Amino acid sequence: MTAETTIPDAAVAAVRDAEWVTVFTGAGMSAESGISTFRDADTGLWERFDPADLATPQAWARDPALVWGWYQWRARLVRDAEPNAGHHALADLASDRTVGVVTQNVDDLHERAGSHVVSHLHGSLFAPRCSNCGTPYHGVDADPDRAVEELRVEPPACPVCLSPVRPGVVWFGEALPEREWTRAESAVAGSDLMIVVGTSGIVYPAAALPERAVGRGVPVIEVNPEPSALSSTVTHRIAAPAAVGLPALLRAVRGA
Ligand code: BJW
Ligand code: ZN
Repeated sequence: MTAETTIPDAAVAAVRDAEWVTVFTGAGMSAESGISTFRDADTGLWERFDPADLATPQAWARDPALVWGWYQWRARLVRDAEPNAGHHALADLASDRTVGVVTQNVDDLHERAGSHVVSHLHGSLFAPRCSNCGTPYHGVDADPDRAVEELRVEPPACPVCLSPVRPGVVWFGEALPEREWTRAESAVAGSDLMIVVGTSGIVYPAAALPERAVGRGVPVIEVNPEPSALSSTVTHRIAAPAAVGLPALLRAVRGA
């Protein structure tokens, strides 16, 4: 454990006692992999565009090439990134108990660290589909660098109905995929501990999941360097970044 990271004894005991852990993650989980968070973002295209303006059906209707190019660029960033020590600690935690990850993130860093991802609540950068008929699109990017250089990239046409292919993510005002939501609800209902990592906790219905766990009397541990909208609700707080706090928690649990 680093000198600055305080891991509450009660949080260590809660992990030791837990047989089934649901981990609920947000953008801060991937920050130390070099992927900017949604609302602290200040690099790259985020200097020029507010994500809250682009991640909307209205932005897609107004300028599909801008939105498609932005998501292509983000997919490229994720492909070039690696899971961080926090992702790896969560995968390690599953060596002696059941651990399921429910993530709001559209990256694949949990999977690449070896975790079992129960649910991608807000979709994936890697599952584009037709904006009209919903057919999954498996085409390969003609030139992934174009999104970086040109910003606007015309979305490909659906091979079935020729409508534009859209990013496979959930924008504001859109319903979460039913299967992902049901799986997340089941995980929360079945687990005896929740660990919440790197989310501001302001986007619903996802943010209701930790509230639901607390309501069931299940302990909830938050790992976030800053207070969030969930901090006053959770049972234990670890005020540290994910790549520091999660390995420190794991070491404390293992008595190392
Ligand atoms: C670190 C760190 C480090 C930094 N380590 N930590 C109830 C009340 C009020 C509003 C609503 C409500 N129900 C629904 C709404 C509306 C809306 C909503 O919640 N709005 C609020 C903002 C007010 N919700 C919706 O519209 C949802 N849909 C819906 O409800 O549909 C209803 C419906 C039903 C039936 C038919 C039709 C409709 C959909 C929400 C979709 C969210 N989509 C996005 C974009 C995804 C695609 C993309 O990535 O482009 O999802 S928005 C964005 O926010 C993204 C994220 O997944 C999500 C959450 O953000 P997150 O992950 O918490 O990131 P940040 O940046 O906010 O926070 C980062 C945190 O990390 C901070 O706390 C840092 O401190 C911390 N951090 N470094 C650990 N190293
Ligand atoms: Zn189609």
